Amino acid sequence: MSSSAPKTRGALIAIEGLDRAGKSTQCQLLMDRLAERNVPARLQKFPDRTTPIGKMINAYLSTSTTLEDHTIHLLFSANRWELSAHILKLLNDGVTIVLDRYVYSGIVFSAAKGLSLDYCRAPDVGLPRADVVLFLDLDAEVARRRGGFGGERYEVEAVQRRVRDLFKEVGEKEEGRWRVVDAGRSVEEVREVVWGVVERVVKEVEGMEVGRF
Ligand code: DGP
Ligand code: NA
Ligand code: NA
Repeated sequence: MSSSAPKTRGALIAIEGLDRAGKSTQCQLLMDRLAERNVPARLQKFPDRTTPIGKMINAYLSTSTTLEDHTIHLLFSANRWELSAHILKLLNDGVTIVLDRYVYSGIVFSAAKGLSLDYCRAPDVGLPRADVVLFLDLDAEVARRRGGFGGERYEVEAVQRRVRDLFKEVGEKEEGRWRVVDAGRSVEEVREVVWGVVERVVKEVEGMEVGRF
């Protein structure tokens, strides 16, 4: 019976990088390419500002609310947890998920304030693990020159500089799952590098269980 053929799961693809590195553009281009190739896929942006927790995060980022560092850290993690069962279900139903930021942003943006890396990782331990992380790497000064950062809380060159160093440190622990992509190249060049990685990973995860961070 062809209907009982083993179901293949979707891939969990995380796109990370500094503000202004082109993440959202590349996520959209990747979604377009997946659609062209008939790969069922969803885009999930973190923070997801639409949930009640996401609305608190949004108020914090837009600097209208002050929150103690650990408190906001845990809210960002809670925002990932509240969507985790939905993400797992989609993956197991064969849907590939493209994440515009994930646990890696969660770790480094808080660690940049001085919280320890171990502390910052802890609340995310157990979340669905990304099969691959594409780190769109861009010099903080180049990022700033790309039309400037916006007015949100972390969009300051000194913070972005620390964040970039921390991303590199965190990426080293991810070994083969972490791919550094030079985001200083053209949109089309970055798109092709990203697709080359994703096309392979989508095939590789067939038959593999979703890992845990
Ligand atoms: P974005 O909506 O992608 O522009 O992200 C909003 C800002 O929040 C951006 O400066 C990165 C930061 N950010 C994203 N995820 C987290 C997180 O989990 N923890 C912390 N502290 N900051 C985060
Ligand atoms: Na931003
Ligand atoms: Na973005």
